[in-house]
Amino acid sequence: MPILIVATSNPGKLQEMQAYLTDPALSGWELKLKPAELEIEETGATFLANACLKAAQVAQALGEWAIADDSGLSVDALNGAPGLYSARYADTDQARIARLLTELETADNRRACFTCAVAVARPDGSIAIQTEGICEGEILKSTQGSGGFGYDPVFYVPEHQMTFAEMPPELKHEVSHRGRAFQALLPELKQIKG
Ligand code: ITT
Repeated sequence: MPILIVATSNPGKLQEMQAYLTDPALSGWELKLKPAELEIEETGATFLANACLKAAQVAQALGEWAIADDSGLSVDALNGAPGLYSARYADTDQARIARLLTELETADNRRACFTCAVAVARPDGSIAIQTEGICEGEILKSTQGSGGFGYDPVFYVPEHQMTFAEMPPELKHEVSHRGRAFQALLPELKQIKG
């Protein structure tokens, strides 16, 4: 059975990626987690470039197929920040949210979007699939909800009148940036026989 390395160190992301990859049509793949000591520097200029870089380097290092996600939050009033630097914005999820709320304190325009790029690399490091998904929303002035991870408690989706952290996991799974990226990726992954 071919092995697919899930190339992330973020536990919240991992949980969501695993949920998409448990599709019965993918039962021919054995999912394995990237070893913690294998860390890839994110030097790309776009989410897609970083997703490809992480998938390719992990695949090559282990000689197995690998899937990676690069994602982040882009806020209009901050000229797209934290964007590619969403993980590096502060040390913990709580501190990242606190910094975001401080920087947006006086802003009337609260519009933001999450982007998720996903890439699958072959064991030789070449890229087999790459997709991207976006979800638009607004940054609240305080947190709401306790589900999800990362910036979820301040990311409000007007269409559903709740934050990502208030959504049942199945709803976030369907409407999120990651959900959209995986909806595009899964049919292609199902065609590959490893
Ligand atoms: P890996 O590179 O190991 O996968 P990472 O946390 O460094 O983990 P990224 O560089 O892609 O991942 O950074 C993504 C950042 O955006 C990180 O701070 C997340 O908390 C945040 N983020 C991504 N998707 C999110 C989501 O669905 N909900 C809330 N925050 C999210």
